[in-house]
Amino acid sequence: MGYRVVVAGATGNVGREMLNILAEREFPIDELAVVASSRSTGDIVDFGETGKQFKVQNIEHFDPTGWDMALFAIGSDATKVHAPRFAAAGCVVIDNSSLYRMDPDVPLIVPEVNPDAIDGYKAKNIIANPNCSTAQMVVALKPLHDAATVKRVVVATYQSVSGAGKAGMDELFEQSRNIFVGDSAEAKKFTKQIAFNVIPHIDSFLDDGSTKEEWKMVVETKKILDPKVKVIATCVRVPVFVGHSEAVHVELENELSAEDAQKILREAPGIMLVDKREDGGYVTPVECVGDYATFVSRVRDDSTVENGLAFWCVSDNLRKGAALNAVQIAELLGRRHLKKA
Ligand code: 11C
Repeated sequence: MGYRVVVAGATGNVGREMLNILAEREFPIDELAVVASSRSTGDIVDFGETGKQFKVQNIEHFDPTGWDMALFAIGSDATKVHAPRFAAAGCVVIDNSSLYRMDPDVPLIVPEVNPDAIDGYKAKNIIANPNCSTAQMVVALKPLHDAATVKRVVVATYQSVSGAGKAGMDELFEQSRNIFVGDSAEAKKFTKQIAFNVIPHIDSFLDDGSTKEEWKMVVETKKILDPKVKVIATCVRVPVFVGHSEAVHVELENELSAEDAQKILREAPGIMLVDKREDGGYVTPVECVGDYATFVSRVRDDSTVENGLAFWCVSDNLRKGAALNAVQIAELLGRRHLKKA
């Protein structure tokens, strides 16, 4: 016996991956509904590689009564309208937008890091999925935190254009092609040329000079991992289609050698350590696409601070950073709270 599951936003980058991953992991589904805005109503989407296809229904007219859970990837504005409606009807919402992440009545979950926090979902019937750049970083930090207590993190991200949706991917493709044929590289989605360039700006600016993407990494890490951990982030958009990378510098409370950190990371859930200290002995974003793992490479001591470590981490931002984490939350919810015989 399985669940009655809704995927909302199934025509976007993340929604499509939600369908792929539900199919790949053979999530127990009795009935699946695929919904989106009126723009996509009537579109046909594939349920992974199962050969099954679904017609997209208009979320405005969809009655969630009797459905067990809904995986939302529809952006904050539409989420504000529909998440409370689904939740009130008894359908647990697993939301990929940023809307509810910092709500104290909504658990923000990365199953490898804070699975127990899911028990608080009943306050609103909503569970939040973190930002992609936070998700992969906390998966890598968790085992180090358990071993030696992370005090401070300095991180620089190298984020792919798929984090900005299909429009971001199209812009990188079109600009690259136009530059090759000698045409102009007009910036529409991004604030500057993204092809053959990097842009130190993701999401809107805040009063203190940081960006909202950087703020999310700070506050979400505290909520998921430990409120005592200090984080400073510089988030950068790079001309990569899929896969976010991060250079992470960590200050620990207690001593932990790079060698011991490698041993710990090798055994940690959700992590694939690829750290050969030779040409090519590390993972780059193109290699992580379609994978579930958070890849960690370049683990080394940082002798510029007491108990310092540095590492490189890479993950598929549409998967561990979004759709996979949402499906893992659905699996956790099923195991702990919505058991089916
Ligand atoms: C990006 N991290 O790469 C963003 C996308 O809060 O879920 C996801 C934004 C979010 O642009």
